Amino acid sequence: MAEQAPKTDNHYDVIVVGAGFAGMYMLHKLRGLGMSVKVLEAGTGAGGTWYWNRYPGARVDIESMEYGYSFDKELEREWRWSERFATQPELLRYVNHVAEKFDLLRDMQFETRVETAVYDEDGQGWTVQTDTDEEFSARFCIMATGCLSTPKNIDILGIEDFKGPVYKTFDWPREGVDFHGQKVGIIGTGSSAIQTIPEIAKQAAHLTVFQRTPNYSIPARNAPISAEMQADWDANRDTYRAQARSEGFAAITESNENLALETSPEDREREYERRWKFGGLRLVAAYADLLTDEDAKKTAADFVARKIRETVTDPKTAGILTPTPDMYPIGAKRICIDTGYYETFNRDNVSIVSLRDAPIDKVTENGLNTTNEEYGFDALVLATGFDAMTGTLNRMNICGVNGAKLKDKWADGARAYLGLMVAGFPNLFVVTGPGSPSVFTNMIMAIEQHVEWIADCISHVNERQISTIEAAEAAEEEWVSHVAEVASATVLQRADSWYMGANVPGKTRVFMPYIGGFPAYAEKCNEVAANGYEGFELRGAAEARA
Ligand code: NA7
Repeated sequence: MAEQAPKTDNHYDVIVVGAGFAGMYMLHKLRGLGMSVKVLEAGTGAGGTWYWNRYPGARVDIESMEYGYSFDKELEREWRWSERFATQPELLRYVNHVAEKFDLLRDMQFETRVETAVYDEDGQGWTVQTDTDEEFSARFCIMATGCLSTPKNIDILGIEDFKGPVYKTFDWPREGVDFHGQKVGIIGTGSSAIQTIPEIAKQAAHLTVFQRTPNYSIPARNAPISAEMQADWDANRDTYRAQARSEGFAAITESNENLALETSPEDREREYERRWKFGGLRLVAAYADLLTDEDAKKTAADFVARKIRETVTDPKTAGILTPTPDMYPIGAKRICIDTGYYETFNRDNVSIVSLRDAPIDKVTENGLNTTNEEYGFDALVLATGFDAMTGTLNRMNICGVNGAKLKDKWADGARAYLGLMVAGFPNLFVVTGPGSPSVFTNMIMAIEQHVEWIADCISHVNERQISTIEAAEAAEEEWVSHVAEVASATVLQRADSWYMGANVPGKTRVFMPYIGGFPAYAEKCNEVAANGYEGFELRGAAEARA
């Protein structure tokens, strides 16, 4: 077939890559500035994370009330979440409601994956090319590509030999899967697996869970949103939103300055118990030293370990499921929030295999072999995680000034000023990029803060007839050092987590999110803007960098 010449008539003020929560709000904001915008999205619909992750049991791990957008009062008032932790189908209904309310779809193009983004040599902006053989150009390019949107490569030998179906949590069949009567194997015990295992176990004849590293999981205590809770939120929403923004995680976690190590064991136990009963993230925010001190963390880890032993009746299984502080400090891998996870291991049709002593040798035609045993199953589920925070951008061919590739620049770890812009890549913004709080917070709050900052920045640039804005090398360097310094004051780097890039073989180990807390970060961004975009280089048309 003859190669089709790319179309060249697609010029916009802004190209937004990705139609998840970030891309949707970005489009809405930019339209408000009177700009022409095109959103390009690989999926067939909007929703990002909630479009792709359709596995049974998929839920948000932040309270729904806090997870919805806060930028529009009417939207907040009219939308009613049905459960404390919304399911993926409900989240997707919300996405579609927002898309319809703000008439977003007309500027979105689906089934279009951006493969290349190149900064134009004449300094006029960006040209992107897609897998549909189209070319789009724009003054600004905004990567709203998500933090957990590219699965890590499957690093398990023999997957292609398995003769049954292989399902991936991050790309689940839209029509769903019926596991009734089937023997199922699942690899992984991260957040996705912890959500889906109880659901698959309800159907499967037998479910074998292959676990390399146990995770700490806390019950969500999910429940329908009661009339009282709804009325309370209706009456106090602004206060609650402000409270969330004032906390490190940008979520209401009752964080405080108390120290676990200065609290008596009885009081500490009572506090952990209260938070465990409440459900969700609050347990890990009980004491300020839970972020920084290993002995403090051990008190919380011991508490959760005891809960696991109380819940799981078989002591050997409980032992396999319990992380120990020598593996990694609690919270250094993202805490999971579950519904009936540990209880599922009391079922007769569920078993767990620890891969710590006997790793997977290879997947076979009918199951898998560890180094000391063979296991058979009809279907395999992979819940093996993502090339987090940089994977999607590194896989795109992004070329800045003088053709320099982002991937090369980031070979030894991501570098971005405030996680928003990268030196050498003018007019390219990243929503919730590495070096911003992003995955260490309620993502919606992080997204809104970034989208609003970017929109203000573009507006500033436009009003002053500035052609390009770019992170200055020195400011970027200083910020990257600050991000590392803050992380090193904690014990979070002690885990082989995806925060560190350590889940992907060969990826440089660098702690990627900024963990100085949402309020301090937002204040820094505001200060930078108020000081005329300090640390950024703003250039007029005559001086634009080609
Ligand atoms: P995670 O949290 O990265 O979990 C992936 C799991 O898969 C984890 O238990 C891994 O074990 C396991 N894994 C990965 N590769 C292998 C191989 N090769 N062999 C055995 N086990 C393996 O991803 P999730 O999708 O669950 O969650 C990601 C985030 O999405 C989550 O934190 C929420 O924010 C939403 P390991 O721990 O590496 O030993």
